[in-house]
Amino acid sequence: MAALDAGGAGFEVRVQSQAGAPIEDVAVVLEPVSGRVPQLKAQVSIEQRDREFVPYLSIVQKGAAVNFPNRDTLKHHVYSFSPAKTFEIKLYAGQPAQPVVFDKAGEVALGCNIHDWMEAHVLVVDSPWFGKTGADGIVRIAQVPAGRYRLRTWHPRQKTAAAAQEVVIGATPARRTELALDVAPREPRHKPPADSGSY
Ligand SMILES: [Cu+2]
Repeated sequence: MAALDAGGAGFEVRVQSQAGAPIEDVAVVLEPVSGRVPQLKAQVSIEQRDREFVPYLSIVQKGAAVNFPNRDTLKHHVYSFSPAKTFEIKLYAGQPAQPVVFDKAGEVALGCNIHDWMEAHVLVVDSPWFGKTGADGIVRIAQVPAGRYRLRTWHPRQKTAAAAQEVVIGATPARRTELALDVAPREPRHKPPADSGSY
């Protein structure tokens, strides 16, 4: 493992393909080597809007309670069969009565029983320091305490998992960390026009 001097109050990563194109929706996580992880309270929502999940990728700290508000006028039925969190919210409109608590680290794939094309992912991590890349492939993780961390990346469509690397966050700002990842393009799924069916 190569130790990088990352430094400062913030940590910035740019993720690109082998060909140099920026990759969006890469989860970037800093896990403290010390194992000391404060539990931060965050309001997390995964909406259903225009018969899609928004956002496509969420990263949450283990123990987070996630709301699934339905912003559409039709009903959705959200489910996951993933070992890290198996649940369903049966056919509903509006705001479900209870949030879903993600109490185990791991990867969770979400679907909707009614709308086959709906797809979203939740990465549950054992750290409050994380972010995801934007369209420019860049993510900034703010206010990371000085110390040693394992830098992990994950993308729902990665072909191979990238190895974790150790980074040292110090007092001085460091240059941006550049990473390469091999990610398959998102497969288009058929979404019928909104007025075409009984849903
Ligand atoms: Cu749906």
